[in-house]
Amino acid sequence: MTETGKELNPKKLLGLGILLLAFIIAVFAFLNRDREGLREGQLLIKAEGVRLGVLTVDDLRKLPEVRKRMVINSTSGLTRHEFTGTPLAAVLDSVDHGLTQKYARIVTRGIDNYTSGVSMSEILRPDNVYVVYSDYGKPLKTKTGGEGTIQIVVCDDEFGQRFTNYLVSLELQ
Ligand SMILES: Nc1nc2c(c(=O)[nH]1)N[C@H]1C(S)=C(S)[C@@H](COP(=O)(O)O)O[C@H]1N2
Ligand SMILES: [Mo]
Repeated sequence: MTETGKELNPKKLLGLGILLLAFIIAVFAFLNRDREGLREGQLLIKAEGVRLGVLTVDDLRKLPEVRKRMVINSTSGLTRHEFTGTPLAAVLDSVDHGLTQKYARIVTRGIDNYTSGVSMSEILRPDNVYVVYSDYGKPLKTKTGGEGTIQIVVCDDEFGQRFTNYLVSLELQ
């Protein structure tokens, strides 16, 4: 009787419970870890599970620069922008000239795992899909309020749902 009483000691049970919870949290952290090392301000371009390149904001700045004035009718109401960026097609060409011919669509992903898609025909349409890195000449704010994130702008989407904010990867399919 005393033995069983000792084994079911509430303190011991509590200790075991805490250990178990810590273990479960560790397992989830491990499962959710970012296998690709994605970071805001860097854009990973991949296809068929292979990394084709990583472009930083500085790399993007070296590509042909386009300024786009636009009004977006998004969740925060009407917002005015004067984005600086480069056409997505030019970004792809800078990695490999064949990409725009070889693939049909691109899945865009933000640091928050928001994903959206654009077809290659939309990307190849002039003045339509841009990779932007500044607004009114200032670096775009990261999800945590820091400086220097990247965003996708799709000009024929006036509501902005398909704009991927905090862009970190492009997967060609
Ligand atoms: N990374 C990321 N991009 C995103 C979203 C999101 O949740 N995460 N929401 C989309 C949706 S549904 C809308 S309406 C717009 C909202 O843009 P805003 O947050 O700049 O107002 O962003 C789009 N891009
Ligand atoms: Mo939205």
